[in-house]
Amino acid sequence: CSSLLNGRTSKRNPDGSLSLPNENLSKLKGDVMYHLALDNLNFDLPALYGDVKFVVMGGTKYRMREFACYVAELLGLPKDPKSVNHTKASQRFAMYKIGPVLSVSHGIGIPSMTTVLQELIKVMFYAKAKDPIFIRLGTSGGLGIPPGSVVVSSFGLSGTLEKTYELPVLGVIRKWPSYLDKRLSEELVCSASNFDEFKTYVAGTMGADDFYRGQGRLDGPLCDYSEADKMAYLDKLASLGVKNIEMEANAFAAITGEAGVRASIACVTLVDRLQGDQVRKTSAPILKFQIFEIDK
Ligand code: R2B
Ligand code: URA
Repeated sequence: CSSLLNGRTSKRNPDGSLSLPNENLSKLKGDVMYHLALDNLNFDLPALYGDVKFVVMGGTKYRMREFACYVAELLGLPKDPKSVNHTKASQRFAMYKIGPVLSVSHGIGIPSMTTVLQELIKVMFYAKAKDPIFIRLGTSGGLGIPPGSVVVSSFGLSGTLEKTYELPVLGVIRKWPSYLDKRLSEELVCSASNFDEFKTYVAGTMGADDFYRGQGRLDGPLCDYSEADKMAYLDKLASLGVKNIEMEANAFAAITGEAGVRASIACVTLVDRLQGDQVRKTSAPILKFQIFEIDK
């Protein structure tokens, strides 16, 4: 099937499995997903991952392990997913499977995240998983909203303020659109309305290539602009419909979009960047857990 879903070209087969457009894959004798320590010759990927419905990704191994345990509890699954890290052999990331949910860490920043994301898309392809949904659960800095708020991204903005993901390919800068699945975002926001400890917004998310100057911070080891420059920049981002800044959104949106995978991003905000730059321990109960107990 090749229909347009919210502006995303679907590359899925009639049964919902992915149909990747890279013909080189069919010529490989075997395909190694090196950073996940998986391949399609020595592992029966359809048996292992064919039932996956949700691939949930987030920065740290610890958070994704805790998320796996949380999902196991929700689904009433007895097995402790802590003990089975499917990518242990790679020593890079962590991946837990709890029924139809994969919980996978991706590290910091676009290059780390896109490496895992692309290998996971191939795993879903070889596994013939039906209509897999990819979700990034992350942390971010907010713009004018209280720490602890959640932002579900409608689009990812690049460091040059475009709704694109840019990558040099064969020596030439290429750009892809970076929108997320509208219906899925609406579904996430709807589920979040069950919680009243925090507010959830749908807005643009900037995917910065750096935590310090790339996010207009004044507290890095190097800084060559003023507080007024920083505030003008953050105001500009807000005027473009951006409510939070993290380090992967535009690439996550673009790659899932191009692969025909429904995807969404939900990030908690750890700091209001209009008030400051430092991510500190806070009194917000939701964040105490997030910053200093899971992410250590
Ligand atoms: C949010 O937090 C990380 C940086 O602290 C980065 O991975 C991101 O997007
Ligand atoms: N992660 C980011 O990338 N930025 C922040 O301000 C907080 C978390």
